[in-house]
Amino acid sequence: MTRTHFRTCNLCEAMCGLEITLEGNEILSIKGDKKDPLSRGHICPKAVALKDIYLDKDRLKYPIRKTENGWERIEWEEAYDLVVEKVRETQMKYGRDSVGIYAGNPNVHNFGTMLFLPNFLRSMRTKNRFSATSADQLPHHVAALFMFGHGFMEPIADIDRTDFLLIIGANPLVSNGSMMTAPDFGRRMKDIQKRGGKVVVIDPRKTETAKKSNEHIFIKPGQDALLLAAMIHHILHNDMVELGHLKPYIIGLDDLKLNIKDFSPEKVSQLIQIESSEIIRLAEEFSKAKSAVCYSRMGASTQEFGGLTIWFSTVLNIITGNLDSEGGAMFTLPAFDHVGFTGAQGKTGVFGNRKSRVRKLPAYGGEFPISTLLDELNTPGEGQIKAMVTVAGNPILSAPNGNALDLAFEKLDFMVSFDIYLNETTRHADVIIPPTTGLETPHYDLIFNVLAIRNTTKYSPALFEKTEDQRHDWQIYKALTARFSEVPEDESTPESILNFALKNGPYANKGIDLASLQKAPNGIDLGSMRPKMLPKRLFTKDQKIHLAPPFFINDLPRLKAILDNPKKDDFPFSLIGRRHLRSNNSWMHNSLRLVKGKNRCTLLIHPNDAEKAGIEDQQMVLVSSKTGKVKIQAELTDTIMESVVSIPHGWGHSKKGTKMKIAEAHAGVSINDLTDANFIDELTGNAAFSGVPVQIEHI
Ligand SMILES: Nc1nc2c(c(=O)[nH]1)N[C@H]1C(S)=C(S)[C@@H](COP(=O)(O)OP(=O)(O)OC[C@H]3O[C@@H](n4cnc5c(=O)[nH]c(N)nc54)[C@H](O)[C@@H]3O)O[C@H]1N2
Ligand SMILES: Nc1nc2c(c(=O)[nH]1)N[C@H]1C(S)=C(S)[C@@H](COP(=O)(O)OP(=O)(O)OC[C@H]3O[C@@H](n4cnc5c(=O)[nH]c(N)nc54)[C@H](O)[C@@H]3O)O[C@H]1N2
Ligand code: SF4
Ligand SMILES: [Mo]
Repeated sequence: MTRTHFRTCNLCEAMCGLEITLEGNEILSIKGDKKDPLSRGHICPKAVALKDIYLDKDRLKYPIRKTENGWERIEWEEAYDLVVEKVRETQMKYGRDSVGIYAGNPNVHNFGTMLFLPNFLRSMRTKNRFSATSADQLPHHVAALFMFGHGFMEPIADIDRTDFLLIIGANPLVSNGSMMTAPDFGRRMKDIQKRGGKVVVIDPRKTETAKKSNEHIFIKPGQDALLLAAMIHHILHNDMVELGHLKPYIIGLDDLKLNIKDFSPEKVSQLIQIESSEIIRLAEEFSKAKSAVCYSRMGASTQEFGGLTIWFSTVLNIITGNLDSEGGAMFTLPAFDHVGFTGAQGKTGVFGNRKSRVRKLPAYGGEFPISTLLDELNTPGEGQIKAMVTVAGNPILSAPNGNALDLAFEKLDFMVSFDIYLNETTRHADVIIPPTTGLETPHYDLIFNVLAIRNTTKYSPALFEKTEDQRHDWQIYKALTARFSEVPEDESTPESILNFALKNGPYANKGIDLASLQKAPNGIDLGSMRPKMLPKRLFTKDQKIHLAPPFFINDLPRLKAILDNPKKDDFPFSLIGRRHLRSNNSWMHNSLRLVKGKNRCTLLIHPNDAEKAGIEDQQMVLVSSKTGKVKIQAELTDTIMESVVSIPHGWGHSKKGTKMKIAEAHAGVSINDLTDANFIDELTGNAAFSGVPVQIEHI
């Protein structure tokens, strides 16, 4: 007898609905759930790999400890005791902050973790916390915090209704959206075009998204802030400002106008190699469209001017009357209203209250920038990190200068990793504690409903019961919190908290609670994003929208400096990354169906550049930066700008002592052996991955 199970995919931000057919416990198929109100049947090839992860013989299911004779299984209680003992021992010897924490991306995709991990991390009472946020979307949080008063008040592109979508540094056709949960982006983009709208992509590479757009404009890495400043300059200096219903609540327009004066289209045009008439045309088309939205992402935030670029994107939306209105940048109202709850408690996010010990970089939300983890590990003195805790993260491959981190982790007194694999990072651990994952876990998306292009709500029970030997993430973190804080565990479960939040959430009056979700396995549609969420949902003290926070204005001289004195690097090429549909950051390369076929870890280089360097297609080349060197196969393509090259991130599975056989056989190299921990957005502290200066030699 076959049966069907419906759930939400937890792998990327798109929250696709899955329809899984089983016979007994054998998965026969994983398809898109046509009845899911958000994804409408869309899935990508990674969804099927959920089965591979579930069945993966390399996946860890119980705690293991490193011994002289290799890794040995230990009991759960023994593992917990060991962690508490070693963390305390380190803290007694070197002080509280001698324990460093790094939390990675899959945490955010996990319901139990989101609810129970924060208390566990706090219970260790160290200030040395890091996460993938500062290798990713930190500038978005900082902009939301300074402009709207809450770090999670993220304006989301209303792509289902917009007439003009300006995409800067994102490739949603492959990533399925980020800080914009948009499954089936391809069809949604086509729909914009079908209704007479336009999609424009600004990117140093003619990406999969750019190819399907109406217009693609090449830009050199790191120059988006100049382009946006010039567009904003044109709008401000030609009386084109339109504030719409938000007019009474917007402050800072004069400040903005005054400070943007140096960035006219004429002035920036030469440096960014886009004609001033083109910049003006773009600004006018954007302003005049019935509705328009500027959507900036990874390529825009992980660069030298990440903070300014994300701020400018929001400014552009605001001054053209496209904030908080249909087809523009809007705000979600999820059933588990994270922003509403935390906002009401005044927990809106804090930036810069603390500075890191060595480089004095600002903390956001209690976390220091990942780019300075290396300094905190390597610089002696009080507060030096001597023990590490990693939770669902692989910084050896995902953080800048991964090779140096690899060496630093080797010297730690103690390390524990909460992870499902023995990989490049966790091989340094003394203990690895693996929670259940994917199909073994219930799912409710706490975070990506806050960032979704449509309000929907859905709870998925676990498909497979965990075995007696396994533990759910929340059980692990709860047990450890109790030990560290010496307070007994309470009765709460992820479901009890979810039910409470739903019953006290914005749709409680519509009967939305856990029981109602359990009766609706395909999910419940709560409608499009609503206009006029502001000013009610502003969290700034004065209840105003801050168009020109001094924080950003004060960073403009840094941008002006590159306009006046363009940088001249010793290295001729500018390195950027890329994503592929069949990869998910660094950790899904142990699924054969995802890695088989043509090698994807290649260096994209323009044929003209290749010719000058005497490089042929598929030839091995040596790429060097200030940080390191990698040998990689060249792939000639005119889809990349001249003098720009691209390497995908998340590869480099050739380190000794890992246990991911398929990944090892498809190792590739790590772009983060080239990226530079000192190359950051100085304003926010975010890592700058785009525009790393490199040189290429044929070998
Ligand atoms: N050069 C460059 N670097 C980048 C990027 C880039 O574009 N270019 N992208 C950046 C971005 S956007 C991000 S988000 C980061 C990601 O950075 P990380 O989060 O550090 O890296 P991941 O590859 O996502 O690693 C996830 C880890 O979690 C483990 N894991 C998977 N599922 C589970 C689970 O259910 N529970 C637990 N406990 N562990 C699990 C995996 O085995 C793996 O070790 O990388 C960043 N680094
Ligand atoms: N298939 C797949 N999907 C994923 C992931 C994955 O690894 N694989 N990772 C998930 C995660 S953690 C995230 S954060 C999201 C990210 O999702 P996206 O933001 O869509 O990320 P990317 O696909 O890396 O796209 C970044 C784009 O920026 C361009 N770019 C680089 N530098 C610059 C620059 O200086 N200026 C401009 N204008 N463009 C630039 C690159 O060429 C690239 O096309 O994807 C998520 N979805
Ligand atoms: S796009 Fe993302 S959420 Fe959708 S099926 Fe693929 S991995 Fe899962
Ligand atoms: Mo990310």
